[in-house]
This record gives sequence, C-alpha cells and structure tokens, in this order.
Amino acid sequence: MIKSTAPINDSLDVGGRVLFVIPDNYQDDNVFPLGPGYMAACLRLANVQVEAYCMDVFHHSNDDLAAFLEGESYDLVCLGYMGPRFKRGVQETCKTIRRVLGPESWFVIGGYGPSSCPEFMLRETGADVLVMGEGEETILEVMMAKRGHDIKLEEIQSVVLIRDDEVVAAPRRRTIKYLNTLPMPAWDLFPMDSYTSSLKFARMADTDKAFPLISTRGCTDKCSFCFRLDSGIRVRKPEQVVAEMKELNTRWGVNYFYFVDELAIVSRSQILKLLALIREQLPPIKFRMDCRVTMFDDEIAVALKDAGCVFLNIGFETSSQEVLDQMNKRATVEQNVAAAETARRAGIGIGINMIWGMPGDSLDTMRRNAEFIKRFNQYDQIRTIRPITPYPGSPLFNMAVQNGDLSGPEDFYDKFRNSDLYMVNFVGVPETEIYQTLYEINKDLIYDHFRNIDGDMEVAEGLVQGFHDLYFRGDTEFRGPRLLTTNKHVRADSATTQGIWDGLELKEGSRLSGM
Ligand code: B12
Ligand code: SF4
Repeated sequence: MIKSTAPINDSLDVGGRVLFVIPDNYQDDNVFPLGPGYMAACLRLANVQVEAYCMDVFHHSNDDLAAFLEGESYDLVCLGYMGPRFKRGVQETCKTIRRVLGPESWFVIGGYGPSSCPEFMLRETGADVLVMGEGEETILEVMMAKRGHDIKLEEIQSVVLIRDDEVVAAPRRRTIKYLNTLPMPAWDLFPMDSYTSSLKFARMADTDKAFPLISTRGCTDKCSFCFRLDSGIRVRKPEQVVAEMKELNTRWGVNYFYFVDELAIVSRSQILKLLALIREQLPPIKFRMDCRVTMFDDEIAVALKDAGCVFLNIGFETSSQEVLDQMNKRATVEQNVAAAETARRAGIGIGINMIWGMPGDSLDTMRRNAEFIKRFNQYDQIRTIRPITPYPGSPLFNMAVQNGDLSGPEDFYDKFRNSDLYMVNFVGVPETEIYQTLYEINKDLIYDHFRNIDGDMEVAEGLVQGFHDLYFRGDTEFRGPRLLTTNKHVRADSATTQGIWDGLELKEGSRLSGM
C-alpha cells in the first residue's frame, strides 16, 4: 500500500496510455491548457504515454471525438472544465465519452467545474473518477491504481467516486509544497502553432506570439464571489519562471507572456526579483499579469513597465467601499483610484474589472462603476458591466443557498444561461429596472469605447443590439464583447512607449529610456 504521495520524478515506471480531451470553448482565441500540460508532463516522467485531443483548437464535434475514441484504447480519458459552459457543450462531450468508453478505460474529470460540486458532477457526467483541486499527484496515483500498483482508488487522496450509489470522498491532499519540483508543461503534446498564434491582446503586434504561463498558484485572499480551488498561495522560483520564458521564446518564438496567475504580485521582493531576471536574461518581450490594488505602487509599476509589462488585469470590482467590504476584498476605493492612476502614469494598460449585483449594490453603484471605467479607461479591452454570478463553491453561492435563492448546484446549472444575465437578485431592485439600467450603461460604455479608439461603429451597434436582445428578448447565445477583445477592436498598438512617466525614475539601461 502506498501511503505517501507518488513522487513526481522518473523513479516510477507506470506505463500505459492517457488521453486529455480539451473541450471546445466555441471561440478562436484559445488559451493553452496549462493544467493538462502539467499533468501530462508528470505522467510522462512515470513512463506513461500521453496524448491530447484538442476540440478547442480544431472545433472537433462530439461525433468526431466518438469516432476517434472508438479506434483507440486508453487507461484514462481525462477532461477538465470550468462551470459556465458545462450545460452548453461540456455535458454532451462527457456523455459522448461515457457512451464510447469501454470498461477497460476510466473516465476522469477535474478542474474548477468538477471540484466545486463533486457529487453533482459525477452524477451528471457518469465519470468514474473525480479529482479535487490540483491534479498532478492525484492523476499519477489514479493511473497507478489503474495499472495494478498496490494502491486502491478509493484511498487516493482528493479522489471522489460513486460506489453503490453512495459518494465516497477521500480526504483532500495537501497542495504541492514546492512548485519548483514540477516539470515544465508538456507543450510538445499540443498543437503549439495554434496556441501560440491564437491570442491577440491590446498592445500586441499581429506578428507577436502570446502564450500563458503561471508563476504562482492560489491567492492570499478569499473574496466572497471567488471559488478557491485550494487554499493559500505558493510561488515558483523566479529563476525557474524565467527559464520557462526563455524556453518558450527560443522554441516557439513566444514574445508576449500571459501570466495566468490569480495573484502574480505577492510581495515586493518576489516581484522585483522576477522582473530583474526578466530584464537581465530575456530579449525584449511583452507581458501581462493580474494584480491586487493593495500590492501596486510607483516602484512596482516602473519595474513592471521596464521589464515589458504592457497590461495589468486588476480586480477593482466596485466603486463602493461598502460593497468592497461586504465582498471581503480587503481593499479601499482610494487604493483602487491610486492603482488606476499609477498604471496610467506608467503607461501600462489596465483591465478594469467591475462587477455589480453584490449585496449592498444599487442602481446608483452600477452607475458609479461605469463612471469609474470611463474615467480610467485606456481602451485595451471593451469593458461593460456584468452582473455577478454566484458560482458553486464560492461563499456567495453558499449565501444564495442559505437564503433559499438557489437549492444547490443542480438548480444553479438549470438556471445558468449566460454570464451577462443576473441569476440571483441580491439587491432587491426589480429585474426590469436592472436590465434597463444595464442596457443604458453598457450602450454608453460601448459607444464610448468605439468613439475613443476610432473604431467601427457598426461593430458597436451590433454589440448594443446583442445586449438588447439578451436582456429583453432572451437571446442567450450572445456572448458579450469577449469574442471581440482581440487587438482589432481595442486601442491601436502604441508600441508601449506612450507612458507618461511624470518623473518616475527609470533604471539605468532601461529599455524604455529613449522614450
Ligand atoms: C486561462 C483561463 C481561462 C480560459 C480557459 C482556457 C484554459 N485553457 O484553461 C478562458 C479565457 C476561456 C476562461 C474563461 C472563463 N474563466 Co477562466 N481562467 C483562466 C485562468 C486565468 C488560468 C487557467 C490555468 O491555466 N491555470 C493554471 C493551471 C495549472 O491550473 P488549472 O487549470 O486549474 O489546472 C489544475 C487543476 O484545476 C486540475 N485540473 C484541471 N483540469 C483537470 C482535468 C483533470 C482530468 C484533472 C484530474 C485535474 C484537472 O489540475 C491542474 C493542475 O494542478 C484561471 C486562473 C488560474 N490561475 O487558474 C481562470 C479561472 C479558472 N477562470 C475563471 C472564470 C470565472 C472564468 C469564466 C467564468 C469567466 C467568465 N465569466 O466568462 C470563463 C468560463 C469559461 C468556460 N468555458 O466555462 C475562474 C474560475 C472560478 C470558478 N469557480 O470556476 C478562475 C479561477 C479565475 C478567477 N479567480 O476568477 N478562463
Ligand atoms: S477575486 Fe482575486 S483577490 Fe479575490 S480571492 Fe479571488 S483571486 Fe484572490
């Protein structure tokens, strides 16, 4: 019996075959699936043959998947997904896998969607195994159980199963303490030409190649609307992160790095060290990352800009202190304003993420949120106001269940249609008024955006019509401006040298000192 976690190194010889199915997102800007990439790399160390079937890149249908699976035999067929597209897409893919797989293969699910409501997801998908949280160690042990090693499936930490109609959930495993022990993602298993050319962000030239990487896992905070897959935050060694960037740059020409960390700036010393290494060891590159307003100031902004940061995604969330407090954001409106101003001074674009519809919100706070966007907009993204969705696993979802607004995950997934619709009314304002105000505000924000980028007003009108049809005619196919947020409908590339530095000091040898 294996008592401890299976080692992620080449000391194990497990053998066998595993397939990762990447579900379709029905869009062309596909993000490389880092989770499966990491798990595949760990399995390969244990001599497992791993393959990937990317429905997202090739827009394979479920019939294509069925035909593909019928000719193959795998020990595990693995699928990870987030909640929102579960009912509209992923569920059918799961049914297809379930129908085609014979008893010689196990169907394994994991990621944010499954981990937030395991029993519901196991019953809805018919999966044999559900992995909670981080997957690298668990999938290796599941594969060992499948291959007849001395380990029982139901005893593997973080595994959830249904046996005789009862849910059997093993205790959660501890998160991987040292992320540096993980191998690099198994990029070569995936269609890298597609993944490196499909993302087009603002301030990117058409020839630039963008690609994701992650330098931390987790977050220091627990905002009420956010489902945390695992608690706490872990940081990779900056040397290893830069080595990964170098490899992506030399092997695939990646020159725009998309840090997908939920919280990339954890401490001053950590970020300054990483930025210094980027400056020292990489050719000129661009990158974007997410940060909290509480860990952002002029010194960090200058260092970010100097290392190539062109865009920061910031969760401002709201312009109301009361709502910030209620959502447990641990930030102030003053810090929000200061962060937006600091980014503008430094010439770094910002993603102005504002949500509305939290307890404490009103039509007035919605209007103030829109004003905040207009005041600090640099037009790197088409920003509109989206009402909050209480995703399963988040404290807000639990509140909706306690209040009797939702009965559980099944009710959530029955009701969820579109993330621009307000699923649970936390504010007590009649829905008709909410949608009328949302419509007026979003119309104003869209026209403001297209006027400021000198954009195609017909595209703007199409978007406004889309919101109209969604709010008032129930056309839930509309997906908001997100499919248009490529670099075509955002501010023109400024070569990132339009920063207004306002006396901020540039380091010696700065790549931007000619500005
Ligand atoms: C890239 C990304 C996307 C991409 C997805 C493509 C992709 N390749 O993943 C796009 C842009 C499409 C996207 C969309 C959305 N996203 Co998103 N996204 C991310 C982001 C920034 C990075 C994902 C990533 O690569 N992580 C790094 C890898 C290493 O971690 P991982 O993917 O979680 O994988 C690990 C485990 O989850 C698990 N695992 C994953 N898959 C599988 C599969 C199996 C079989 C197993 C066993 C285990 C397993 O093991 C992996 C390794 O440890 C995360 C933030 C984050 N840092 O995770 C948000 C995040 C996942 N997204 C989030 C949200 C809310 C959304 C949207 C709902 C936003 C919206 N309102 O539209 C949509 C939903 C789209 C949908 N289809 O359902 C939330 C999820 C919250 C939740 N409760 O589900 C996150 C956490 C951001 C946040 N803090 O709010 N997103
Ligand atoms: S919303 Fe952002 S800051 Fe808040 S818990 Fe989630 S990742 Fe952390």
